[in-house]
Amino acid sequence: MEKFEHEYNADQIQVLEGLEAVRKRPGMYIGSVSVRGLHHLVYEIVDNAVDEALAGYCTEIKITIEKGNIIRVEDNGRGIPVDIHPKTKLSAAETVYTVLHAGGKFGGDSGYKVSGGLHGVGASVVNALAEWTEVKIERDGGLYEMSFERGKTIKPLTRIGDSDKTGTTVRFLADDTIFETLEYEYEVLENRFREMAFLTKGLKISLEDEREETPKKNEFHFEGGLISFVEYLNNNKEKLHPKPIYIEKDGEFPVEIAIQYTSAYSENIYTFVNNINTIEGGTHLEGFKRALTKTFNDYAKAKNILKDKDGNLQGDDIREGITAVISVKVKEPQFEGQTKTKLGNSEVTGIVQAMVNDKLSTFLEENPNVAKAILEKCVSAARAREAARKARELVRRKSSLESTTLPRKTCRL
Ligand code: 28F
Repeated sequence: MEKFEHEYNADQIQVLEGLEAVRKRPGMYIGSVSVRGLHHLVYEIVDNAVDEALAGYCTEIKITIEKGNIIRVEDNGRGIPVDIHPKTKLSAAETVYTVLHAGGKFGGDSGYKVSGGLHGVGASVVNALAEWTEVKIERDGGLYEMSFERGKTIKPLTRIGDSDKTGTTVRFLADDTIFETLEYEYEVLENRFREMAFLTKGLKISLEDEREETPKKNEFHFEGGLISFVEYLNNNKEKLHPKPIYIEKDGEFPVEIAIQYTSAYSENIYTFVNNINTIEGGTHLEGFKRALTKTFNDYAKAKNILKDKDGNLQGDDIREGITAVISVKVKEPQFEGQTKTKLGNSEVTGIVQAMVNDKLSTFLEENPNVAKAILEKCVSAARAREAARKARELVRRKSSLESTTLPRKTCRL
């Protein structure tokens, strides 16, 4: 009877099958194996560190692109738990990195799983798609390490020394038999981490590129959160009011909104769910738009800025020149749309609508000069729209009159 190399128990077989499924169809888990999919690997690992920040235990995340396109991500959170799970005989750390979808550490109702563009497939997918992955954990006075190759455990979690710090460090090299390229694009990562820092007020995120002789480094740290985000977006535009309007609500569906009008004619509203940029909008945007229109019309009527004979201000009039960032946290987000970046949860519409109606109307009452500056712009937008409508009507009426009367000279046969 030949000696089996290695006895696999049921759980280990399930792990191997899971990782095999990921390696067979990586696009199912990270969208593509192009450079976009490569960047998703980094976002997945960073998202776990951001979750630790959202939970209140991590204040700094460092991302380094080392020579050879090796990625290193370090956080100063609690460190992934190292205790052995009685059922799986695996540590939580090894579970997070080998069991698909096990990383949902906040899957329950104890917090919000921030998830990357592909909505939090977790660290185990990164592990499966990496030639090798190395995890260092500092917690409970010890320094622990584990490593994998293409998702397979090479070095189980081992205590290798002492440490008086806490945190998690992950290094990995993406598998070049899977990805079209291993070449990370610094600017793409820089933009995403700047956005994450705006969305996670107070969190320090740094990105360093050691691939060239002269390393590149950027650090993002915004105590102002969404207010800083709107100020950044309105950087060299003429503002209609000095400080962005900021309204927020805690509770089961936390909502944060920052608004600042400029003299531009464009409408720039950016919406996020669990830090995912919902470029296709959705129910949070719908609720915001409805409440914005109602609140400004009610205020204009109450202050007699709009006479009863004037029609209501339209949504477009009110959104001309607006820059706004809406960030909501939803435990079980439903994503719809072509690229799964449209929020579908219907309950969110009413939640955002009620919160904006309540808090924006209070803000306008308490800041009449800001209200006046914005409404002057809305009213002039409405007048311009009305004038354009009348002009169009005139042209149409004129051209239809001309076409019904005979030309002065009959056409020569
Ligand atoms: C560089 C990437 O992944 N940081 C992480 C934590 C902290 C905890 C945790 C992570 C699985 C199911 C619990 C610690 N102490 N950085 C990271 N930091 N995961 S990932 O828990 C995951 C376990 O539930 C943590 C107490 N609770 C949670």
